[in-house]
Amino acid sequence: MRYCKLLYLVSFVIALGTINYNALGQAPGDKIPDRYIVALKPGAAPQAVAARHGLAPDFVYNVAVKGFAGFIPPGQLKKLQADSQVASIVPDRIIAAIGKPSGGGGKPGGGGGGGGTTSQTVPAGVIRIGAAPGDVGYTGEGVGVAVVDTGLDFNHKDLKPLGSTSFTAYRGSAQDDNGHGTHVGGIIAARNNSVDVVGVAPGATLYAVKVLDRRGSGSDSAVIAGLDWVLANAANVDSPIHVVNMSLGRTGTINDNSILHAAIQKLVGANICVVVAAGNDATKEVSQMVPAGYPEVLAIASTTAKKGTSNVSILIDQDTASYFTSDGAYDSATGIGVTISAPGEDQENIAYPYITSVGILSTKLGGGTVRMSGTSMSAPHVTGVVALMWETIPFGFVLEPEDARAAIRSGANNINIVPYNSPTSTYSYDNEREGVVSAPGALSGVTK
Ligand SMILES: [Ca+2]
Ligand SMILES: [Ca+2]
Repeated sequence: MRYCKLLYLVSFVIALGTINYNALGQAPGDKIPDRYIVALKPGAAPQAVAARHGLAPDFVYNVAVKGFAGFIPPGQLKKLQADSQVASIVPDRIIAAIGKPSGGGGKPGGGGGGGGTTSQTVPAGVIRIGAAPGDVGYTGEGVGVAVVDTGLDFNHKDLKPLGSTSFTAYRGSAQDDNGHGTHVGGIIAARNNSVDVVGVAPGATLYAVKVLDRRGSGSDSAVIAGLDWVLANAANVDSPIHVVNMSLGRTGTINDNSILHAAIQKLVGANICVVVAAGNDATKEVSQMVPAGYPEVLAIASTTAKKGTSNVSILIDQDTASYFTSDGAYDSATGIGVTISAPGEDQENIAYPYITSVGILSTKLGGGTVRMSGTSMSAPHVTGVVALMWETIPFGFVLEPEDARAAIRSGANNINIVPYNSPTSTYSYDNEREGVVSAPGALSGVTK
């Protein structure tokens, strides 16, 4: 491979593709005017505290954290802060999906895929991580996975049957109205049948937790509401929820929302593994992203599933860091950084100076399949692997998230060799070639 930096034009195109704006024109990480998240001290009743201050919260939290969130008029904030039952108040912020439609091979601008198929395709990412049907002796049967996203398509024949219950932070149902969540769900658990695609853990049960709207945009407060629902229901549903996939994020710091962080810590403390997209900005480190920068989560960066098929002068190999991926070496002292890389696109091709991405093939809202690229597509490959690992755990035992992380890292493919450097101008090597997730490798770390 020739190392040759591509023009900045490439990074400009990336940026346009990854920023989601809400109705107010705000970008992920921006504060939402006059909206706050309130954490209460132990023993306080969220509804009662809100009522005492004349507030009508959007969300009330009782399990992962205790508190509420919503509109707080400027004049009320000081009084609320002075309430002896209030522990902390943080501004609510925009958070968004981290995936985007991408062209199918040779079809610029096209979404690839389309209608239902009469035969099943095993996607390149599933093949790359060694999880094609027959590759491993597990399917994730009996393991529940919460897809904290734009919802799931309840009618998609390659996802059914979905979990028996669901959550939405919006009016109506948790039915996907964007397509992102449905695509993520298919990577995790599209069924092994005769149609469309097959996921990493086709026997796992998906639960729709809708915290992002039809534009793929949401808020920290909605994400906390989704996590609160997950913890309240995880042990009570027919396939207990052991894994959470969050292909969403925003720029931020580890300290800018202590309440979101506390909610995630509570889930992880209950041995629910939280897998998160690293971010789609190659100029950013994972430590600059929320929730990917939290030490308790497994942050997943993106690589190519297979070698490119067309280029002028540079061949982009399998297991190359995606041109869009955020990264950052895993620091075992702080727990911050990329746990592992996983396919977030099939391949990259170059028509100098542009890079085009052929996305991951997965389930499409409304039926059939579509291609999308992003660390949003990387995280669910690992989520599927964690579901496979959980299936091996005997009843009454648990897979602690740190043990899952250790098995995934030690069992990875091509440790110290990949990810290969991306040739884009925005990429800089983070000093760790952590390898690409391997389903058989990770399983050997828990079943030996
Ligand atoms: Ca299928
Ligand atoms: Ca790395």
